[in-house]
Amino acid sequence: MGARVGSGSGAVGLGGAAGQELGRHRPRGGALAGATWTVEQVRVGGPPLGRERRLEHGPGVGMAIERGKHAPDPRDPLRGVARPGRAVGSAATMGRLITIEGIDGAGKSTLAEGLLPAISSRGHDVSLLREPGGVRAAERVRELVKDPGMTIGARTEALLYAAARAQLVEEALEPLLADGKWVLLDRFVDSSLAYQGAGRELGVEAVRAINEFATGGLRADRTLWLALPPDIARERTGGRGQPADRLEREEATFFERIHAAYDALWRAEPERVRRIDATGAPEQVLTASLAALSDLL
Ligand code: ATM
Repeated sequence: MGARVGSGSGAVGLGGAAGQELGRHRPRGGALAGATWTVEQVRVGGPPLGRERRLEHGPGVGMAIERGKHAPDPRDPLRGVARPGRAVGSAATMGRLITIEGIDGAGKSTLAEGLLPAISSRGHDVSLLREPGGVRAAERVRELVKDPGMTIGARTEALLYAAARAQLVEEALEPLLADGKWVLLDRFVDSSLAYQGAGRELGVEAVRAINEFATGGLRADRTLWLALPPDIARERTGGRGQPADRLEREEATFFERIHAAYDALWRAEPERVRRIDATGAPEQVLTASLAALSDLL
């Protein structure tokens, strides 16, 4: 067994063969993809330069790089000072963040259970985490936001999800990814964009902005959207025989807006977001999901 993050927090870890080779990193995405530098440490996934709090609390000593910003900025009060940053592995051992999205009843948990051993068997050390949750403080937020007896306004709700996410990123995601681990995450920022941005009608861009702040810009390497018409999802969750939580009590139009938002997110970013037909059997969903991850595996 590999890493277990946030004990008592719903995290599951499976061991793999991910070693770590410090000193070489191939940044992902955009203009920097494909290039190789010899540096001590750089950030993974987020904006190339360290965030302020990392300058105080980040582990280790390193440097951050960004094309066109390699030379020390004479106005930078910290120039010449070693900057704590994130240790990362080589391209071969770099961590990956895979998120699973969809409305309740789409089969996220079943898919995650199937993906875990499949990813692990390919030699990756993979942990399963969920949102909201995954670490203690975020699990407490989860109890709060799901409680049907709680009065929570739309903005409060968006901020609570973002707060839980910020803690998960700092306490679990960043350390795991920096250590070359894979993380399978049941919901991430797209959930907030769909549920709070569209479902609650706060606006996708407004919700995106608070989440940029919460995550420091951390992005999923791949997102599996389990696409299921809301009426089928409702039939499935109704059959579970469990009392509906605060969000599940919402009316059909709420979930239709969420479904439409996921669809728009997929169309806007088809490379990252992969649409998986969730109407089929679990084995079909797993096969389609593995195909959607094949270039990363
Ligand atoms: P799960 O039931 O999938 O674990 O998610 C918890 C609920 O929180 C889920 N409710 N329903 N229906 C979706 C909702 N949620 C949001 O509204 N925004 C978010 O950012 C996240 C992560 C979850």
